[in-house]
Amino acid sequence: MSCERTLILVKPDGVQRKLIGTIVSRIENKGLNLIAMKMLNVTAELSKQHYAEHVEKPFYSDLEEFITSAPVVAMVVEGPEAVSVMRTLIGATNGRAAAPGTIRGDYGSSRQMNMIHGSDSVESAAREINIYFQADEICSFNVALGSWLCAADEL
Ligand code: D4T
Repeated sequence: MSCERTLILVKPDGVQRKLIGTIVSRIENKGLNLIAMKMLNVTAELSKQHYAEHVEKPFYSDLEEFITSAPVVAMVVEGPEAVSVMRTLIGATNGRAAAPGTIRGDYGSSRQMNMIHGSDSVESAAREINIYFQADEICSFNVALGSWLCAADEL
């Protein structure tokens, strides 16, 4: 098992709906470690970088309009298998299909306005973290409670 990093965004709808604290709590309650965080406005250029794989798709222009419409909160989250653990916690893309208990399943009912982004692989996470954060903005630290969150042989 490996300690991974993943890029998480609270999207404009999550910010507008005052769900930042709720979403951060869900991540912290899971035992994952928040090691970087900032609020920013996504520009059209940044959106194209982030969603490079979707730029040619028919829904991209609506997606860009949405993601640039209000600030986002960007975070780097670290922990054992953080990429897949966060994807499970986030739930399916479409809030209407997302399982109850997941963030999208509990708080949303839209495919576009799905409140939160999480990287879909370790490779995507490295690329996306690099887009949103400078190396010196990441504050990895020793979690004092770490030995109560995960056994040593799970790390
Ligand atoms: P992100 O990347 O935002 O965490 O979402 P997912 O990983 O769950 O979903 P995705 O990459 O397939 O889609 C990116 C983003 O585009 C929106 N979207 C997606 C949309 O508005 N219309 C669509 O038809 C699809 C497929 C939702 C998430």
